Amino acid sequence: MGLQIFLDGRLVPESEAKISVFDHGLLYGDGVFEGIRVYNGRIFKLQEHLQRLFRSARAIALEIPMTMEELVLACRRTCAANGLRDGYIRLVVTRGVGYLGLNPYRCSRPSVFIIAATIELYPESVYRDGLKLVTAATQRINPAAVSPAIKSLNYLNNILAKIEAVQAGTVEAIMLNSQGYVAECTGDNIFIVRGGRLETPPTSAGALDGITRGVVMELARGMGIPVSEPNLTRYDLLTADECFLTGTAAEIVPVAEIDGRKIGAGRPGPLTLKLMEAFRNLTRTSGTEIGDALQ
Ligand code: PXG
Repeated sequence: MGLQIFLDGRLVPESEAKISVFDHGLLYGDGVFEGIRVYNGRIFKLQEHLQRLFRSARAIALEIPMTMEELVLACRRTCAANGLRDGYIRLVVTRGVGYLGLNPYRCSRPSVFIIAATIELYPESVYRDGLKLVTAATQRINPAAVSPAIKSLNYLNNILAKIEAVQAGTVEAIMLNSQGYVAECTGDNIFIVRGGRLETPPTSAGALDGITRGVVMELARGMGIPVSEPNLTRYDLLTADECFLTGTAAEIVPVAEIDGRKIGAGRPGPLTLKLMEAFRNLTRTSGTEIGDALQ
C-alpha cells in the first residue's frame, strides 16, 4: 500500500499524486520547500520551518495559497493519515502550471504538496566515529546571484558539490563562498569548537539559516558556552578542537577528518557529544502534537 499524499488541499493515494510537466517547479526549479522531522508523534520545530518557508516564498515573489494555520493542520493530517510517528515531512510549494518560458506571472496557481515518509539516515557508525569531509571545488552560489537563504527547488549548486563528495568516497562536502570563507555543507550547516567556544559561519557567508543550527546555538548558550558567527576559513576548520554538522536529516554529526586530515583528536569531541545528547532529549520532548488530526 502506498502513501497518502497531501496535494492541493486533499489527501490522495501516492499513485494519484501527480504534478504536471508544465509545472514551473519542474521546468525551472521555481518553488520552495522544507524538510521537517517527526519524533515520537510530534512535529519538531514546525513553526520555525513554516516561517522560513514563508520567507523563502516571499523572497521569490511566490504567494503560498494556504495560511500558516492551514499548513500546520495539513502537516498533522498527512502524518496521521500515514500513521507516521517518527519520520520526515517534505513540504513543497511549486510555482504551478504555466507555459514554456520563464514568466512566473503566467502560472495559474502554486501547488502545495506534503509527503510524510521515513528518512534515509547516515549510518550509525558516522555518529560514533565521525564523518570524513572534503572541501568542494564548487563554490557556494553568490548571494548577489541567488541568496543561499532561500530554500528553493533549485539545488544544482549543492548537487555539484555532493557529486564531488561521493566521487571522493564520502557523503558530505564543505562549500566555500566566492571570498574563500566557509559557507556550509551541501545539506548541512557546519560548526567548530575552539578554546571552549562554539563558532559557525554567518548567514552572510552563504549559510542557510538552519533550524537545527538555531537549536544547537540555543542549547549551547543554555549550557553557558559562548557562541559566535565569525567568518571562518579552511585554516580555522583544520586547526579546530572539534567540528560537527547540523541539519534536519543529519541532526548533529561529528566530523573526524577534513581532506584526509584529522580534526582535533580525530573522533567526536566532548562538547559535540554533549550537544548530541541535549539535542536528542529535546527532540523526544518537544514539538507540535500530531494528535488524532481531524481527517
Ligand atoms: N544547508 C543546506 C543547504 C540545507 O539544504 C541545511 C543547511 C540544514 O538546515 P536545517 O533547517 O535542516 O537544519 C539544509 C537542510 C533533503 C533535506 O531532503 C535537505 C535538508 C534538510 C532535510 C532534508 O534533501 N537541507
